[in-house]
Amino acid sequence: MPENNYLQAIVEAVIEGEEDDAAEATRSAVEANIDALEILNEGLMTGAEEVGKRFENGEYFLPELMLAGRALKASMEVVKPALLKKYEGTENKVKAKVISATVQTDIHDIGKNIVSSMLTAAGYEVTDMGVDVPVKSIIDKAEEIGAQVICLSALLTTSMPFMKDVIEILKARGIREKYIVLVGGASVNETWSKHIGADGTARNAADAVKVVHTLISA
Ligand code: B12
Repeated sequence: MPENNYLQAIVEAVIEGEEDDAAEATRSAVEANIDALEILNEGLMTGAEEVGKRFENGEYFLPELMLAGRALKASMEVVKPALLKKYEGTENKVKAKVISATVQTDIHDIGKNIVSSMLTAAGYEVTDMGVDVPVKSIIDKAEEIGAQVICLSALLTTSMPFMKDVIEILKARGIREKYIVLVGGASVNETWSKHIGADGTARNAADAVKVVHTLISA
């Protein structure tokens, strides 16, 4: 079967919110040796984007969004071992501590979880604080564990300003320079990252690992 058909089957299962089909289609793609990153970027994320569009257009409602979320999680579970395998044996010279969190008011965690897992696989010591995490808790935890990197995820445009709050509070407390702050999520881009004074962003989890590597080694 051509590679595109495998990916298309994942996209369709996510759009239809079919959890079992999504897992099955992902398994087939992994078994057909399709690159795990391609499965994530061209399969899962393409499906998620289409679901998002349909939701915006009023074609989909919350139940469809929830089903898509389940299908995405099921697919992610299948592709995750293959994604993490990419980092097997990579000996990281800098064993930095990383805080990862979805900022307050936001409960989207599928993307954040994969960023956390891939950073862990790449040798970082990640403390994942979960979802809907208050700005102050993120900073307190970073200080407590002596983190070098703070990864903030947000998918809602209404929750993105809390990323800015984290940076402003770090500045106000005179500790901004201690941290590399990365921001990410579907609506986050380079312009937003620069605008709020973050150190960087990435479109996907693999690039997130690359950005952390680059900034930490600089
Ligand atoms: C599934 C889903 C849900 C699920 C989430 C389940 C879960 N456990 O996460 C549920 C049903 C709970 C949900 C709820 C809602 N959702 Co929703 N949801 C989605 C959907 C379809 C997919 C998200 C997803 O998982 N994508 C797949 C993952 C793999 O991709 P990702 O998250 O982008 O992550 C990748 C990158 O962004 C990056 N990344 C992620 N985090 C980080 C962090 C760092 C530091 C870095 C560097 C990189 C990085 O790497 C990841 C992996 O490659 C999106 C549509 C979309 N375009 O994303 C809407 C979407 C995000 N949701 C939306 C909305 C409106 C809502 C609700 C408000 C709906 C409602 N009326 O209640 C609620 C809000 C709940 C809340 N308070 O947070 C809107 C947001 C619009 C906006 N601009 O603000 C979207 C964009 C849909 C749309 N187009 O309208 N949602």
